[in-house]
Amino acid sequence: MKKGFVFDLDGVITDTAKYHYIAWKNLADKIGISIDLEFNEQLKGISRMDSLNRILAHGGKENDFTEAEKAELAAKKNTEYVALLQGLTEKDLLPGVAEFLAEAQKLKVPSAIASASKNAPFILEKLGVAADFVGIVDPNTLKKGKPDPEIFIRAAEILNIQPEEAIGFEDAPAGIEGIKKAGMFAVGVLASEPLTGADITVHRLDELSIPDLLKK
Ligand code: B16
Ligand code: MG
Repeated sequence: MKKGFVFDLDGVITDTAKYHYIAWKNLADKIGISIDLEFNEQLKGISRMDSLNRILAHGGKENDFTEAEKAELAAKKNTEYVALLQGLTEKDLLPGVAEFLAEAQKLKVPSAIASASKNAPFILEKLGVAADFVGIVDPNTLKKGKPDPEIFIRAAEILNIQPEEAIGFEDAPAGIEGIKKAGMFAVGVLASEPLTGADITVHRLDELSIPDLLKK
């Protein structure tokens, strides 16, 4: 019997990938690197600095910047990204999320957030769903990013359950890999590419019956 839910944020609760893309594209343009939507798929679920490193490698500029300059570039991208987030409201929840979270609350199934985003607390407040989560793993405290299972194991600790008792929701292959390595049941959500490692895949969370899911 499963006892709790662990949610990725971007791509599962809301679609902030489009704002990440605008901010990264503007930054990449300024340093003479061209990225497109197809390349952006590789950045999903990947930390801010890892995303920058992938963009630099994509443009053959991986050795052109010092660590301090890279930190400045990442900060610049984040300033633009946060400005784009200001207009978020509950209307930006992905379809079925509000219904699923309300049902989980009714059935007293606790949820936690396992997102690579350092902006997760702000985004959840803007979406009006912060109170639906027992806690958020702080990505600043992690040794390794997804696909390492660390973030998911920490989310299970927040829920006070074993990883095997948790169900993880992810939209990115790196996230599904991390969930499975943590020993959780993996639900793949809204995948734009096949999430081969997921135990099940859905297009919207309210396709799922929580009582049935807890029996997995
Ligand atoms: P930030 P998730 C991830 O969120 C995004 O998918 C990824 O594109 C982003 O680089 C990462 O968060 C870090 O975000 O710059 O806000 O700290 O999918 O793990 O919820
Ligand atoms: Mg995601």
